Amino acid sequence: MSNPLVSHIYTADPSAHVFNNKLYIYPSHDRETTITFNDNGDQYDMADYHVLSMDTITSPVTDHGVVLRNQDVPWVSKQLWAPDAATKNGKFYLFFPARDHKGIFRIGVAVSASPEGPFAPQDNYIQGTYSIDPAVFVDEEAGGEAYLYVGGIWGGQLQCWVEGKEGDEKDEGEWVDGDEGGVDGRKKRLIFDESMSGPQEPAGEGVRALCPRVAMLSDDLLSLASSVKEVVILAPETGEPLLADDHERRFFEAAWVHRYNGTYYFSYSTGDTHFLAYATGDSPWGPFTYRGRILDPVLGWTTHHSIVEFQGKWYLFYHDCELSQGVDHLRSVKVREIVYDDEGAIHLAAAQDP
Ligand code: FUB
Repeated sequence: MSNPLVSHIYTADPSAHVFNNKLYIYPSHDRETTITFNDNGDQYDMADYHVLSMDTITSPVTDHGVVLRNQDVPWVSKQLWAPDAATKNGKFYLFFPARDHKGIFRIGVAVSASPEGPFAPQDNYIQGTYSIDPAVFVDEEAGGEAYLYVGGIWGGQLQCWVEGKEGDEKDEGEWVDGDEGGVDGRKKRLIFDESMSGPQEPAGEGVRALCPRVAMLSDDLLSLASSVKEVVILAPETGEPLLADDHERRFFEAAWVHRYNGTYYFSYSTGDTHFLAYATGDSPWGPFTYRGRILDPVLGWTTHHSIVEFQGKWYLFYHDCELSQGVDHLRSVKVREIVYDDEGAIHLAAAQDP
């Protein structure tokens, strides 16, 4: 195994899955740009996706080349950000966030007969989706239902979706349903407020953090099969939702869900405090209770990961900017083994070489 996994291209936001007994990695494909760094993430101006694969964790990494380009997707204007993949009924699905022609991030899906792609995109984004960082969890041990998790604040625009007021057009906007443990238990119609773009988020004493979102996917994985709900992360010391000012623990972006020993693990990036953190719960809908950190800040602003079991061991795939010597938007995917203790807490394995 070499870290980074590949150095001929920049790769980030790795979503790792085992398909057909092989490890596949679906990363963002970072590229050089003249766009100057800003807190809206404009410099993350990616235009296509590659797929990587490995036969074992120490095998050479195969780059299967370009599997989807932004010009092939009718609804996309720019910024192919962190993708994920899933399989069902013998087909393979690439889920990806991008800006539509109004500049609003949505979640799209593309389909292939092979985990290696190429992927054929649907003409439109998945209706009802918004924000970034799709993560699809197929609950194989409990009936095979598929859940789509999304969300990211600041550049990911989650804070831009605010509750519609009386007089707003009733047929516009998207929805979030608080009826399954959501923060205030109400179904709300959300409208996109452009003025909330950039580094803004809820703040103040007692104000609750923004929640990532989850919905069940249809059997063909092409549409939502439930309302969109809030994924609530609870503070263990209060049993109440995390607060917005709790930047060391609140959700920022990069949702990932896996199951270990019957427990659901929701892991994520804390954004401006640069931790990979996790919370656990009894249901894929949540709520999840904050447990701790998986990874301390890496070189570079963003941190983003996936967790997968492969050939009897568990691995954390993540990225950093060592190869680019600290250029935030030129990242490279790496891997570390992780282990669980008797309480199910996650630790990086002591030895770096798996
Ligand atoms: O790669 C672009 C964005 O950076 C991702 O969507 C975020 O999770 C962060 O890694």
